[in-house]
Amino acid sequence: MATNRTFTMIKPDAVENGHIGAILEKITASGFRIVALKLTQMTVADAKEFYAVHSERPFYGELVEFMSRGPIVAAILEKENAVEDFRTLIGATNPADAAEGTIRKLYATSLGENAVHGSDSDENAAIEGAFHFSGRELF
Ligand code: RTP
Ligand code: MG
Repeated sequence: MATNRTFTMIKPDAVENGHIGAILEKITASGFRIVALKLTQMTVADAKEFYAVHSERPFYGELVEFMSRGPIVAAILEKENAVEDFRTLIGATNPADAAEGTIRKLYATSLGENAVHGSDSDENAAIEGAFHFSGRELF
């Protein structure tokens, strides 16, 4: 499998709870190389656009409010099989269903506030990375 990239955010709950360092350590210890990294905050409009695919879902308003309420850490990560391996590392959407040792099992507090985002396809990883980073910010 060729080396490729995924996009992640450490969500506002995990930033508020002081887990930035521990989560980045787990990501790099799991073999992901950091290509781009920043502390930033999404506006309500940013969050609506980023999660537009969920606009018809009942949790959309709550999700937009949550994701824009405070800073996040955005990052682009590189590894063989990056998208799938990162989804395995973060665990199930609901931390109650997440496997032992996964980031969501360790650091998420609820289904809505689940500590981290991971892109679900190579195509979305590219779209989401470009949403947050310019070419000059990739290394
Ligand atoms: P993500 O996109 O954040 O990596 O999470 P995911 O693929 O595992 O889950 P997805 O279905 O894409 O949902 C996006 C985010 O919406 C929130 N959510 N809330 N209250 C609810 O029923 C509910 N369901 C999903 C979570 O923050 C989820 O990660
Ligand atoms: Mg998703």
